[in-house]
Amino acid sequence: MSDDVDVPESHPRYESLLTRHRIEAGVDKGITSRQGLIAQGRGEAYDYLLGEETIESADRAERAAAASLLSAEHAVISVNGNAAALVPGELVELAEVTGAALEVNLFNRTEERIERIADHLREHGASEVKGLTADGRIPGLDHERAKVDADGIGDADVVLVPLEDGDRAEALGEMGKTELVVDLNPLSRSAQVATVPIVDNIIRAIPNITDHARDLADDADAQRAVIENFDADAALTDAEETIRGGT
Ligand code: PTJ
Repeated sequence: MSDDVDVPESHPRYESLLTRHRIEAGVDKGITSRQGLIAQGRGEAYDYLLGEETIESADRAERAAAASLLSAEHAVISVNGNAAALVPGELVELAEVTGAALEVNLFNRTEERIERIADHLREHGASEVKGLTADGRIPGLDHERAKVDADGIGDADVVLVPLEDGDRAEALGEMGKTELVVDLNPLSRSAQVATVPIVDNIIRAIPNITDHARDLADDADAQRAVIENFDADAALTDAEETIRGGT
């Protein structure tokens, strides 16, 4: 993704500053909500405590996420305003490698922002983007936050939800879906209810899931073994211990 801002690569917090500018640019373009700025700040604090790196347990979760996407009947990658601003091309690539669909699904839903995000994903190479039909509902949520495409998230058996709100993550789980959650806070409700909680920055997590997917493609036995051996509680405990105890 091109960034207009000029951050010197020598700056010790180069990656973090670049990430912030992407979110700012997302708000300016009408892709990211203003609440997305607050969410990013919260995420940064956890990332700092994690050492701004993919810890081993997160790498295992990313491999399990890749295996789940590959072995799904119908996998969908949910895209919100923060994910679209930070990793649009990487999400398109992950969808291509795993055969998953892309669906724009927003917490603070407006038709205008959905269309802008869908355009943004198409500019980054997406051929089809779901989310505008909104003819399905997630039970147990109020009207606007419940809207999904019936033939998208509504029908999916596996859903990747980066930076999801806890309520919706819980409601999706109650629909019996395998939920893959990217969230830097291991104590967030989204991470706690996930089938596969990925405690890592979305900037690192998505390309790493794609790498694992390339490695696991065409090997159904390996995919099954990775899923069976993954322990969500252990991943959450490990991330929390890393944050509390330092790396
Ligand atoms: O675009 P919308 O309308 O769908 O809104 C998206 C946000 C993210 C604003 C909305 O879902 C929201 O308010 O989320 P929360 O409740 O603030 O939760 C966001 C979670 O994502 C927090 O637990 C953060 O720690 C985490 N987070 C923030 N930035 C990152 C992150 N996790 C991984 N990578 C990040 N870069």
